[in-house]
Amino acid sequence: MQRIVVLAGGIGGARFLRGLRQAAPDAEITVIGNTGDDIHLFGLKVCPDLDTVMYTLGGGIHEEQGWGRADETFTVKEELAAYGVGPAWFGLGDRDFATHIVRTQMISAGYPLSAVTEALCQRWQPGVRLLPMTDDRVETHVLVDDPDAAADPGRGDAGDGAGGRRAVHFQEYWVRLRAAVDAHAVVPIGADQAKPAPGVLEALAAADTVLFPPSNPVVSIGTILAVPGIREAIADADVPVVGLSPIVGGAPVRGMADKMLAAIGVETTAQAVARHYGSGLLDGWLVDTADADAVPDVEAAGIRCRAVPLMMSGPDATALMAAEALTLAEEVRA
Ligand code: FO1
Repeated sequence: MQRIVVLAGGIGGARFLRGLRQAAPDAEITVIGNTGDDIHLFGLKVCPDLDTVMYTLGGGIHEEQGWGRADETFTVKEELAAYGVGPAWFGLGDRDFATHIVRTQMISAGYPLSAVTEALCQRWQPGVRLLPMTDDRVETHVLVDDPDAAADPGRGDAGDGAGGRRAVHFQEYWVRLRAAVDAHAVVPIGADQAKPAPGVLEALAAADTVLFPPSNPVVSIGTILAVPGIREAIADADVPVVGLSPIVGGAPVRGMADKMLAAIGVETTAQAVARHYGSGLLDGWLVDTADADAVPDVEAAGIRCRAVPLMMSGPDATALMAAEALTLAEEVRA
């Protein structure tokens, strides 16, 4: 029984997992899910990256969106707006609300997020073990220029050269602002005090292979690695660690990873992301055939590299990518 551990976040991570399950049906797959995207709304705890994995693998996902439930309605959202209770910019559907109500109820009763996630997965049967990266509260914030300060010159800056900047919750940056403004920093608040959730370090210690799917290297994979102990456990694991580039042809396949990479000073190329993770973490790196010219550079960084099609155009294409990642892991292991 091959034990595979996958660090996952976002739509790309969830879709990759569907392909991995198809490529390695007999493997025991443990997912360490990003929780830095979590947001508290209407008194409820919403865990977008955990829910996206759970719904995608459990068959409940809104396929085109990649987030939220299929066959959704938004009556509760409309009623909240009628009361003037915001925010209106985050699309929570009626079916999705049930997940957040059950989760918040269990957390209020004292269950840790890992136990809650296990309970929710009883219904969805995702076919993987889904662990939050931590049971502690971590919320990613993004430092942006303060559009209001610009509109109100009287405010100026506090003389700290911050030039009227403010931190917004990742979801506000991602959904309300559509990442349209430059991010000057990305801060996973609480990460430095967080502990890996029960089972996370054990899963990494027992893994035969560790995979970094084409998730956002900063706010998904990067946030998971920011939890003390997780990066070390992967670096110390003497098993192959193989990643798949989320950047193809100098642009993110989906989402706005380029804005996040710019915030940390990493170029939006397949090879820059590999170097960003570093040979201390990565043993192998898959780039798309469009970036075949990047292979020598990645190999020069001490990371085995190969160019294969990386567009998750459908379940079979994604399964092929996953199979290529496992093949590269075996080459590295040899
Ligand atoms: N993304 C959007 O672009 N617009 C939304 O209104 C939105 C709502 C939403 C509700 C629940 C949920 O689990 C995810 C949701 N997302 C939405 C996606 C979410 O912002 C991203 O998938 C992750 O946080 C990034 O990986």
